[in-house]
Amino acid sequence: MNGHMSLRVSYQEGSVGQWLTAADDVLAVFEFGRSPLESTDPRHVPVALPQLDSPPLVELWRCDGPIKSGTWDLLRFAQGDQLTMGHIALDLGQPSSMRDVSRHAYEVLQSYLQQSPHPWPLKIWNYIPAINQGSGDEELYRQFCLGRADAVLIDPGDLPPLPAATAIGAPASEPALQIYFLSGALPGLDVENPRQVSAWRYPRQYGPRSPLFSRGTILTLNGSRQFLISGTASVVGHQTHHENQVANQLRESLRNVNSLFDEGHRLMGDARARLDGNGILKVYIRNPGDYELIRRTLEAEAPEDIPRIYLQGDICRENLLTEIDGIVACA
Ligand code: 3EB
Repeated sequence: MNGHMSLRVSYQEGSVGQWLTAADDVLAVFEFGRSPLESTDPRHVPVALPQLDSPPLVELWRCDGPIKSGTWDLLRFAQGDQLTMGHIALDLGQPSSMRDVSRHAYEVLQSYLQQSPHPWPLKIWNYIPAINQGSGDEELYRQFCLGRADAVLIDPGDLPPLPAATAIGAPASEPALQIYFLSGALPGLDVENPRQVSAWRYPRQYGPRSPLFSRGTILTLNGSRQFLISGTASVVGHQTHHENQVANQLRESLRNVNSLFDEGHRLMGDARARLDGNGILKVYIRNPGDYELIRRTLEAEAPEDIPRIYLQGDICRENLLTEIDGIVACA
């Protein structure tokens, strides 16, 4: 049970509609395998990535309420006492417009946050259709990064505090770029991973503008801490390790997560994040055929009591086959 925590995340069976009416502390209900353009309520966040395991689950976010929800420009949000969830889905039209659509989405997101009582983004998830389409700097992920940097780097010499993030490919048939976030009244503590070059310092070979995110953030509310883990892949230094070896890529990703937890513990000097029943893990898999191997590998490596879900999603580098993220408690 995680009743003392400020954000309570779980995977549940049952329909979206049932969860939206189940209680007054529901901040968000995420549904998988459905276009983000089909949101039926500001708290309902359909995500295009198909779920690979069964039964079908929804991801439920609850927090201390009451919850107010509404729309702001093209963004939909739900706001609790101390946390806000917001989401935006913008039709991409021509693939060549990725940079402009990404910039526009981030501009709306930032202008929303500026007037919000919860102006500090803690984590942002980005789901990008056909993420690896296009070669070299034309690749859609790199174009997405350009648009994000256009909006976020108002003063190019000055790096703002960066939230944790995930950027994953959605099916090529999905018409919209989707971005959703969790924000709070106070900034989180940014944590970088000593095993990895910080993403904003990636060398030029990965694209004209570096990805802008921290490897993780620690959220402290009501005396308890939670760790928001960025999308974590088999990247050591700045290089992909274990090309074409999906199980080893997953093991390397878990080493990265553990190293990140060590660093968070060093910075906070108290509680350490842990993969246990108070958290959740999300596993992104490029090739659905790798699901069984990934599932068995994760069962061998991570405590069985941490709830998890497996989603089909492409990773932002062609040679990455899997990635994980999650939200866990510190104890
Ligand atoms: C990596 O380590 C993997 O562009 O927001 C992970 C998390 C990755 C977030 C982003 C990209 C992003 O570089 C890719």
